[in-house]
Amino acid sequence: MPRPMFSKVLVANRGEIAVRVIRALDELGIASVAVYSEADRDAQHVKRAGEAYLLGPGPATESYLNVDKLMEVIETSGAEAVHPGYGFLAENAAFARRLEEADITFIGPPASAIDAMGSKTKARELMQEAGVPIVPGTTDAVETVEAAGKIAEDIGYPIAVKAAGGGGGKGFRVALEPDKLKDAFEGAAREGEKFFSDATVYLERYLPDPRHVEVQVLADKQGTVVHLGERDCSIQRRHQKLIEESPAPLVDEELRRRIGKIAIDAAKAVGYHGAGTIEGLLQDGEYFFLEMNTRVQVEHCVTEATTGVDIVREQILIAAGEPLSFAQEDVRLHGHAIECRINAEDASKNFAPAPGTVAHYREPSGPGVRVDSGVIAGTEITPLYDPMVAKLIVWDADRERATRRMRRALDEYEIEGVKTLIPFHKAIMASEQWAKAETCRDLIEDKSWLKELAFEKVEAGGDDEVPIEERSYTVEVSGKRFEVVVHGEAIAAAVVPAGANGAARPAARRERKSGGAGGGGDTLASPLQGNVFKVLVEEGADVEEGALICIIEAMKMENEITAHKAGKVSGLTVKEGGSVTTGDTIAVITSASE
Ligand code: MV4
Repeated sequence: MPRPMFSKVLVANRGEIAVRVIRALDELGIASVAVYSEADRDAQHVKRAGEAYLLGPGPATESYLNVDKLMEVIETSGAEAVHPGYGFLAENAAFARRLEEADITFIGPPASAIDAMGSKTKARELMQEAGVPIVPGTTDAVETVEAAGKIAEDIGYPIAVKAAGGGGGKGFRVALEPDKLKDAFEGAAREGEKFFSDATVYLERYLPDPRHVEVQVLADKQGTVVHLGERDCSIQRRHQKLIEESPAPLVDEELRRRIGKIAIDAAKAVGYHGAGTIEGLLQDGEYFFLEMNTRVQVEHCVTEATTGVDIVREQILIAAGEPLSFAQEDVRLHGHAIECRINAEDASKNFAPAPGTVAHYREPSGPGVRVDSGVIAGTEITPLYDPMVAKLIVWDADRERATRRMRRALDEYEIEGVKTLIPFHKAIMASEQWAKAETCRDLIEDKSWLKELAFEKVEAGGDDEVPIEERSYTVEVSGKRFEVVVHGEAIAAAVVPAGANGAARPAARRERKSGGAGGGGDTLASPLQGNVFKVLVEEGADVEEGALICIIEAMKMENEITAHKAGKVSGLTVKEGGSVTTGDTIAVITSASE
């Protein structure tokens, strides 16, 4: 194999995916450059990279989304290419163009393909022209509720109203009957405006019980496109995938060939290169295109397990101009892989984000087990970013054995200090619905079933003191990061002790109140930091325990804050559009008897 043209690549991301990309770069003999925010000074991706640069303050807009600062670091470091991971700038066509202008390679598709697939109406139109089946509905934006009403009569109810700028379920509303259409239309438009600054919507027939089945493709710059089979991602909550598997339980050889061809046609229609995913709905053996994700996805690992293809390595080689080293007939699927997303969330409390400090941490291992993670003991999980802290992927000969292996690995997984979805995954893996390959939709929505998920130890603890004879420190010189080992007495404050060598920062040892909304007594305190999206009660209102008080946006999720007890609401401090930090009083709730 000729050597790839890159000698240094910058990874414009954080967390597990940044670590994943750095591993691929290491194996290719390419130097890696990490970037980080002030909140990520101790993060794993920073330690794993060849060199690292500070971008700015914690909030993503000031760090991981700060394109000007990134361009500066690219120049300073001498990186020749950028891997964007997923999220942040991964599907930002303007960023891809900016790199192109600076003669830096974007490890991803052409900006034109990002644009084409970014507008869901444009994508539907292009796919229809290419002979790719789309969910029946409109390919043009629908301007008014009145126009929607007429079109809906033709499509037939129920109707899905979706935001054109959307994707991943944002701005998705369902109207079961004609008199619900106005609400659905306005709701989808409002969400489109809020998240994508685009209020245009389109209509689809709403499929009542589909499976989410997506096909992984790889395309080189020479025009060869192959698919790596499919993944079933039907276990989702509020459009966040929780569990993925490959192959999909309901897909046989014939269907696989059919949807594989659809995916390849879709990629070719937009002149795609790199790794991409065609998402679709499978209902009664019929497959419909939903959208294309023009990036590497969180769940790419299950496909790596069943095909043996290193998708991130292929992305890098393709970007460097290498032709694919294998053809479609070389792709063979072996066995079954399952991925559980390990999110810092409390499933028993409506999947509330559970930021905090990881006190004790031990990953499962052994045959057929892979963990892609961005945390170690001492890592602080901040509410600033996505709640997914790790992924547990298992492989075995078939679905039943993979399920047993997943249950064994979940049992081995030790995380203390923060709540995670591990108890939820254990319960799903043990359920009859999962065994029957059902979508488990009723379990995920069943509040009493979720409430029963008992949590194990969550208190921080452990002794992570280290002797002071030798300590490593991290220093930033003009924003570039260096690890310095100091022998003798610890030096004073101006430097941040690195998490390496076990020298945890004081914050890592602070005990946290465990999880959920609380604060003791009458006070309802915010369990997280975020922006107040909606307030649903007024001062003086009488509420039941569990009543919805307000919705706080954090970790890219809308989090429902509910009354911790029944009583009268006073001292309501939250306002729509305002912000709260962890521990802030939201309201005081006084019981009638007090
Ligand atoms: C749909 C649908 C039914 N009909 N579109 C969109 C984004 C992705 N997260 C799921 N989406 C859906 N789009 C039409 N016309 C149902 C879903 C859906 C879903 C589909 C399969 C399995 C699980 C799902 C969970 C929520 C929504």
